[in-house]
Formats: sequence, C-alpha cells, structure tokens
Amino acid sequence: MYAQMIKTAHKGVHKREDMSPEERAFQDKIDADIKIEPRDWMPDDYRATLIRQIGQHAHSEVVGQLPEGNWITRAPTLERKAILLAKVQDEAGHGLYLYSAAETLGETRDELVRLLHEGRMKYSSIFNYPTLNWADIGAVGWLVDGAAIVNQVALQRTSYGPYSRAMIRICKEESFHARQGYHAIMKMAFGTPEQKKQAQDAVNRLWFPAIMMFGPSDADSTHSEQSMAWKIKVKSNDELRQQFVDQTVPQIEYLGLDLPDPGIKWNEERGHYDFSDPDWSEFFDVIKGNGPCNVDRLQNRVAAWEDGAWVRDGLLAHAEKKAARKVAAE
Ligand code: FAQ
Repeated sequence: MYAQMIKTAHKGVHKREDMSPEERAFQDKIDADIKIEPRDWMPDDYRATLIRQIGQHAHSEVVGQLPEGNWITRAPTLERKAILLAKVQDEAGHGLYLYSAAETLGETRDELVRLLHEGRMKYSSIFNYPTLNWADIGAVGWLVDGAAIVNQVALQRTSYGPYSRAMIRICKEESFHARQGYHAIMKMAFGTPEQKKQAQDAVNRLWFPAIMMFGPSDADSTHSEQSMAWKIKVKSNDELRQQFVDQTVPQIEYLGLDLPDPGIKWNEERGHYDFSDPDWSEFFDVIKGNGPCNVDRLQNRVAAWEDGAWVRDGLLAHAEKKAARKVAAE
C-alpha cells in the first residue's frame, strides 16, 4: 500500500484554499491540537507521510541494534554486558511498538520489512558507521540515544495518537540508554590515558554523524513544511540539532575531552552554541546507500529475516491449528 501511495503523493504543501471540506475539518482538528486516531478521516498524504516516517523510525531501531550488538560478547565486565544486552533488547521492543503504530495506518510489518530489504525504505544514517572500540558504545548511548531523545521528546506531541503514545513509552527507556552511555564514556574519559584517547577518538568520529541524525538543514528538508503544518513534526530539523548541541557541549567539557569541532563557540547574542555544519555531501551519500556499513547492515538484516523464516512459519502453523481447533469446538 505504502509503495503505491508514495507514487501518487501530492507534491508541495496543501493550501487551505485547495482543501476539500473534509480536509479543512481535519486541519482544524490539527490546529486545535486534537489527536488524530486510526479510524478518523485523514488525507492520503498524511497517512503516507506517517507510514514513511514511522516505518523509517522502526527500521532505525532494529538496524540500530547491530552496531551495539557487535560488542555484547566483548563488553569489559559482566555488569556492562548485562546493561548492553538490556539496552539492545529495548531497541527491538521500540521497533515493535513502531511497526504496530504503522499497522494502525493499514500497513503491515511484513510489507515495511520487505521495502527495507529491497533498499526502498531508509533507516537512520547514523547506523551506517562502525563501532570500532569500547568507547564507541558509550558514545552511541550518550550521543546517538541523546540525539534520538531530543527528537523523540518533541515527537511525544506529534498529531497522530498511536505514534505519540509509542513515543512517550520509548522516551522513558531511551533516557536509561543515554545515561548508561554517558556513564560508560565517563569511565573511559576519567580512566587511563589510553582509555581517554579511545573516548576522544569515539567523540571525534561520532560527533558529525550524530548531528546529521536530525536530517538535512531546514532549507534542504523536503518534508518539513508539510509535516510541521500537520504537526507530524513539531520542531524543525535545525531547531532540534541546535537543542542537541546546546545540551551536549557542556557534557563534553565536563568529560575533559576536546571539542570535536573547532567551530563550537558560545554565542552570547543568540544564547546558543555556534557550530560547524557537517559535511552534507557525506550525509546524502550515506542515505543513498554508500556509507561505510550500509551494505553490511542490510545483508545482516536480510540474513536474519531468512534465518528466522522457520520460526515465523512454525508460529503461524501453530496459530492456524489453534484457530481451527477453536472453530471445530464451537
Ligand atoms: N537518516 O525532509 P526531511 C534511534 C531523509 S532512533 C536517513 O528532513 P523528514 C534510537 C528523509 O527520510 C533514530 N535518512 O525528512 C536508537 C527524507 O528522505 P525520503 C531514528 C534521513 O522525515 C539509538 C530526506 O532525507 N529516529 O536512534 C535522515 O521530514 C541507538 C529529506 O529529509 C527517527 O526516525 C537520517 N538521519 O525528517 C536505536 C525519528 N534525515 O524519506 C538503536 C523520527 C533525513 O523522502 C540504537 N523521524 N533523512 O526518501 C524524524 O523525526 C524525521 O523523519 C527526521 C527527518 C527528522 C529524521
């Protein structure tokens, strides 16, 4: 359904004067901050935009397990291993809440997964970078989950009810993820010179990819204007990026690490930190499939899907037998 909807999607922003009476009533609800629920009337493009964003978000949670899963067997202590296991497992749960939210819009999880595996749907750019040392795991929790929280706290107020409610639950778990990450990187930054060097290396490599997570600059964002009019997004990409930089720079300073961007400077007049743009050509290249780990991540997901076929088939066969027995007994 989604693949078809995207082909016929309206280009540009819906203007009030061109809206049908139904669409005007829908927009009035949005403007009055009334949540849209699955059985309410909604424009096809609103539905398609939500399926795209929620689907990509779900895929990000699931693909996002891979860079950290890579370190579960190599975590330095039993405690760190247990924490990392719990965190990675939470990400799978977040994927499930989000696929379920997309199902309320009429799109199946199987279809979204198929589109991901065929390279027709995206997931967050950040997960196409490798995790090379243990400090990266701290940095992922702190910076990547930290960026995800900034975005997701805003999304708690998104206009679509099931997405908003999924975000409230996810944010509670994400805050544990970010704290465990900061705790892990703190141990490294305050540890031996070699550990501190690893922490600095992780921050240097992951800083720009983390600030790219918020998407292209507002000027280059194709969906923002309409998504903000529909309150699918309640803050712009650049607003959220600035919020993340402002909260993270003092944390880097507390760790005693060098700032990863020479352009970071407090701007008294704006009341915000100035910072340098990431290399946007790298961002667009990564989301086109050319990042350091894109091929590997997708191959991994496809292999997991294929290897798990016998479990899905078994569960379905069991459910069918159970349903048939129930019908026979009635
Ligand atoms: N990566 O017009 P916009 C997490 C695409 S969760 C890849 O600005 P939009 C938890 C965009 O899709 C992280 N693609 O797009 C965790 C569009 O392409 P399309 C995920 C990106 O949707 C932690 C094009 O660029 N969070 O990390 C990215 O209005 C640790 C134009 O961009 C969410 O998904 C990107 N970074 O705004 C899990 C939050 N940015 O579709 C495991 C929900 C943009 O036309 C371990 N999503 N693109 O082909 C959102 O808030 C929005 O979708 C944005 C992008 C803000 C990401």
